Amino acid sequence: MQKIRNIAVIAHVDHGKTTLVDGLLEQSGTFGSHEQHDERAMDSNALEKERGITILSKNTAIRYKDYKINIIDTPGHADFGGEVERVLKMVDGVLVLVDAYEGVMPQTKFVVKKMLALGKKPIVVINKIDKPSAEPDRVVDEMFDLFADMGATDDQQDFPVIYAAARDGMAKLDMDDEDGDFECIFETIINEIPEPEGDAANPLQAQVFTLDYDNYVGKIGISRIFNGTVRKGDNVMLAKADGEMIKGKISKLIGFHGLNRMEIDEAEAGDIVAFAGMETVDVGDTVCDTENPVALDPMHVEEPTLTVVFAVNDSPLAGQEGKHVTSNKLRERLEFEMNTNVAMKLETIGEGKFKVSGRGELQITVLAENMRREGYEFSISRPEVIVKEIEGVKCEPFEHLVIDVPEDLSGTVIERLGKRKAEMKSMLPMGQGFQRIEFEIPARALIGFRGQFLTDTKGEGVMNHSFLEFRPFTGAVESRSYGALISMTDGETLGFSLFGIQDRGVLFIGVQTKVYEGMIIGEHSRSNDLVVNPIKGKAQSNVRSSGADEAIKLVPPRDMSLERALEWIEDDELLEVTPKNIRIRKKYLTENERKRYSRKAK
Ligand SMILES: Nc1nc2c(ncn2[C@@H]2O[C@H](COP(=O)(O)OP(=O)(O)OP(=O)(O)O)[C@@H](O)[C@H]2O)c(=O)[nH]1
Ligand SMILES: [Mg+2]
Repeated sequence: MQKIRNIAVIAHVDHGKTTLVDGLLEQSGTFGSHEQHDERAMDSNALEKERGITILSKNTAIRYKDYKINIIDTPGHADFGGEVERVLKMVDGVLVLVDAYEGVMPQTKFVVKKMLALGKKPIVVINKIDKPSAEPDRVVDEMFDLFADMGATDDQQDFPVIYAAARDGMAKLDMDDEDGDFECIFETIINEIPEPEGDAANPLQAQVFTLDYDNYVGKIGISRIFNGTVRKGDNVMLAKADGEMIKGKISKLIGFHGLNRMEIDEAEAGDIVAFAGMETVDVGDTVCDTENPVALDPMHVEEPTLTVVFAVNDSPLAGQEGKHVTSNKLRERLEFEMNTNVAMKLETIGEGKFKVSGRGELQITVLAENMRREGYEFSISRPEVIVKEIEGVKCEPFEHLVIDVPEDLSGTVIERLGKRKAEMKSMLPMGQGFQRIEFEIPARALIGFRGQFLTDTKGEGVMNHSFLEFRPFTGAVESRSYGALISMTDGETLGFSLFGIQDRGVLFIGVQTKVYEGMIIGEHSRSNDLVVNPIKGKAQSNVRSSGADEAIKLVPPRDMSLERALEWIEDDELLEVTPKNIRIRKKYLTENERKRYSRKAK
């Protein structure tokens, strides 16, 4: 039998997981010496590269001495926490990274809690010790306290520590040691992480944790083999989460090595492999022996906390920019997403209307962004938190929020958060004039807060949050304090009229932009909505002005990215998303309809 170790790399966002995996690939000699590869090679999809964050967990395998080490890189952003949960079951141990300056952050807590509860063996990596502000000793203490608070077993609490600068390929076991390479990481993995359990002679049981798609072979399930042996061409039984059993055949078996995949003939218990041949495969399914099919426990991931409604675009400009615009196309695409993404849920709520639930706004915007790139056109509504009844009490999701702000701004931020029903838990000096303040806050109150926070802290503040628990509903929270500037008519914007409107607030669009009645073109500087005419030209006059025309100076419009726009909109507003544009509109386009609606709402 092969000697195997299975590990996941987990941490808060940006603490250096993917960079560490680069180093593990490189220093194990898995990249050939002439092989070209990008920085953060595992962040392979376009959106990941653009944003510099990991969105989907991905696996790779390296050889070290006579061991095969399967490594799963996971995302650190709280919205993708579901990815981490499902991956943890597939491995026997983890590398928990933590930034040597930032220390324990909200998502560090989340992933450590999940990992400890599943009984995984941890190795703690204090990363970025090259930073001048690094305080590795403080951070080790923080990790020790965190493990104790989260109920680590004695064995887990006794975690090995590695100090590293992943970006420089440097690691050592003691801060006083000379700088070394990753050999100490490989050795610690081999010595500390238990070898996989299970027996190659038992009936087959493999659980799918990720799906992939290939134009030639179709759907591919990436899975961990917990028992048995699987060979190319084998007949198998696919056990679905709902108990259904479907007969199938492994048409292709695929192994991993570095960034490459290759066809293999056979794989055994303990390994991570991919297979093709079953079009009905979903995440969480068990591939079993036909004679003796026993499904593994379905995957449990934390419930979604947020919903938005995806709907067919019905704006006056609908159907002009997208390739896929119908209700059927939209539903198919969303259903496909649910099959691969166990942390999201879908519900049809009306003709061409779909409620999508997920972990947070980023998770939703990443889905929407992928869809518009694939040619879809649709509308999305304001995110709403999921309210549920627990033992007869109406409850809503709460988040653990950590902010780092310059000291002189902390008062402003605390006041702002107070209005949003946040409860302050602690305040610590962080050096360099910064303070770290921790809060517990209803998730509802965080919607739309980021933009405000960045304005209040002049872009210097850093905020991080992650799901805490459901708690009793807290009542109304402050929402957007400004109204909308709404176009009264259809047409193309003209500089002359925008010039007249720009004093009224902040514009979201520039000249020669298509608009329609009910479309929102900017933010009013007051709290009420204002209907304006952005397409009015200068009145013709027979008298030629003697001097040059007064130059029209337009303030550059505020760039409303998908995220920003989604945070900005209110209940009676929608985002219109097409491959070419993101527009903001009123749900009801005419003033009359809006009046009628608001009267009804009252
Ligand atoms: N100074 C310093 N920077 C590092 C080190 N390791 C990684 N970084 C930087 O930290 C940033 C984030 O690195 P990633 O590897 O993408 O972090 P990640 O944990 O994979 O991030 P997510 O997957 O989005 O959660 C990048 O700009 C890296 O260059 C290090 O050892 N020292
Ligand atoms: Mg990453």
